[in-house]
Amino acid sequence: MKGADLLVSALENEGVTQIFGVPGEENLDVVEALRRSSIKLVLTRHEQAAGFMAATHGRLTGKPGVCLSTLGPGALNFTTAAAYALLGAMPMVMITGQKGILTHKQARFQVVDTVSTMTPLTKMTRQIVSPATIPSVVREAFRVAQQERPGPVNLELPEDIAGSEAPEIAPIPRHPIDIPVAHHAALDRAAELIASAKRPLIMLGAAASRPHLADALTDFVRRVRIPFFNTQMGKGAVAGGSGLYMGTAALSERDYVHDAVDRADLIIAIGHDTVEKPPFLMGPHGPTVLHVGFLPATVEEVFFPHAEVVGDVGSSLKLLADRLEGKLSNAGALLSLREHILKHIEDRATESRYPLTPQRIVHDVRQVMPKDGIVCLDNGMYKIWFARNYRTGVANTLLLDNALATMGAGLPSAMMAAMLNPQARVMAVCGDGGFMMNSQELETAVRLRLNLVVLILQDNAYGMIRWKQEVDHFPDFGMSFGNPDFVTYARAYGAKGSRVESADGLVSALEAAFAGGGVHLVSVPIDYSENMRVLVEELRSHQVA
Ligand SMILES: Cc1ncc(C[n+]2csc(CCOP(=O)(O)OP(=O)(O)O)c2C)c(N)n1
Ligand SMILES: [Mg+2]
Repeated sequence: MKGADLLVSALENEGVTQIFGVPGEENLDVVEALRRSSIKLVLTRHEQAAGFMAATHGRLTGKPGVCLSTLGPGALNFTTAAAYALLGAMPMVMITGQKGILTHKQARFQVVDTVSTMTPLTKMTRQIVSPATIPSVVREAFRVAQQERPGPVNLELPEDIAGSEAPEIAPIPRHPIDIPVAHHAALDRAAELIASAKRPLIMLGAAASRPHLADALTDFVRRVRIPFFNTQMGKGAVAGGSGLYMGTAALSERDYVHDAVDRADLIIAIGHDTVEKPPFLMGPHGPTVLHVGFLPATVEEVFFPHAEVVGDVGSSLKLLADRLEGKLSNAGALLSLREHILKHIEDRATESRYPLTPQRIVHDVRQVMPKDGIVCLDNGMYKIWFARNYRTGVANTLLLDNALATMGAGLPSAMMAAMLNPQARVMAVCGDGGFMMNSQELETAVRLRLNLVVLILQDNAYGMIRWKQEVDHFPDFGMSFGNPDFVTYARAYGAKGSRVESADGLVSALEAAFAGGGVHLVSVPIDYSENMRVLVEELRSHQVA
């Protein structure tokens, strides 16, 4: 038995069934151990995509996704994915190679200090220095990656440690861990605050979207009957149909949802993670804010809660609802604003303009996606429109990154969602800029025989930055590019491709793409003049009455 075999049996012990990555010669013992294991090696065409896939596995299942790379250049290609998982709180284990550490037969060829590089990008980074430590190091890696706040861990396995004779050591068994529930004094204090509020409002943040929390959150909202809004990454955390949804804070202020936020005298912020672009800005005269989280709040210039309920969120909320249910006469005070807010958001959603407006695209995508369909966004201007306008009824059915907000993750995250949910409709929505950052993974998606629709919003530009340039009164400069013919491009990968050529053509193109199965790319031209009209001019003149 070699070090690599110990590593792979430790991964099997963790329940790992697949590893994403690009091997190098330093990983060959690990690759051989994988070949003889129950774990599937899924090759990608760039390590960044493997990292985004592993992180998304963690995000959607709560169990760390695993990715593999060689030393130096391969490991460095994981850095953006590490940051994506770190900021986005996604459990992931990255296994990277290294030259031998006992002798230096190739001097410093390809050697980069990956441990130092990864340290600020991970919760834990370790170089494995002896085979005997592998079972405990792997167990610790998975525990650290998975614990609140979840995130990435990097294990560097040098070539000679992987290849050296290892003692037969049994993997360390796993056991369930239940984390503490909030102290009764904190719950009493919080209940008192909520009971005395005149206009309470719940906000669901990124940590509210942890898998398995949806039922507890839905119960809480239904029992206390306080209306709620969410941050971009908190979208869908409460099951649809409650009649209490007030909107999504895609902007930090002055959007229609802020009509409710600005009037609230108490905001119950559940699972807010300040990595997100602020959903509202606290100042000297704002509402009282109660933080409910797995961990204490982080205090920022724009977020400094006045009280905290810290502990397992689901169980703590149940105890809070036990104290409050049926006793809140002001629970629905802000509900009268709901209709007005949602009506504004739906404005022009069916307008027949070509190129299509962002509102129309969001509307049409919602039409073809069943309730449990999953839309995965890349990063660009349309993210604001989807966050604001796309209604979700099921947790984690609109996956977006409002933390690192990196371009290039849309396609890989959708591929992972499609692998985990083979029965569901899954769609990647990408700008023409972000799509091209990892478009090579179309080959991976075709090879894996995924059912996946990739919708490309074509404006031949880095539209989001072009918009900000205009808002800040800079001349239009340096943001436009050309594109390949996306239909031909898709076909070259063995995928299917189609182009939307009229305002009413999007729904039928998407329906046909899903019906046909396989990987299907649909390109649609987008009219971004709505950005200025709505997000600047209309909202500037929209005054809180
Ligand atoms: C890796 C990375 N590079 C640059 C940026 C800055 N950035 C944010 S949005 C954007 C433009 C995105 O263009 P595209 O994908 O075409 O979407 P659009 O806004 O045009 O719809 C850029 C360059 C980023 N977020 N991530
Ligand atoms: Mg673009």
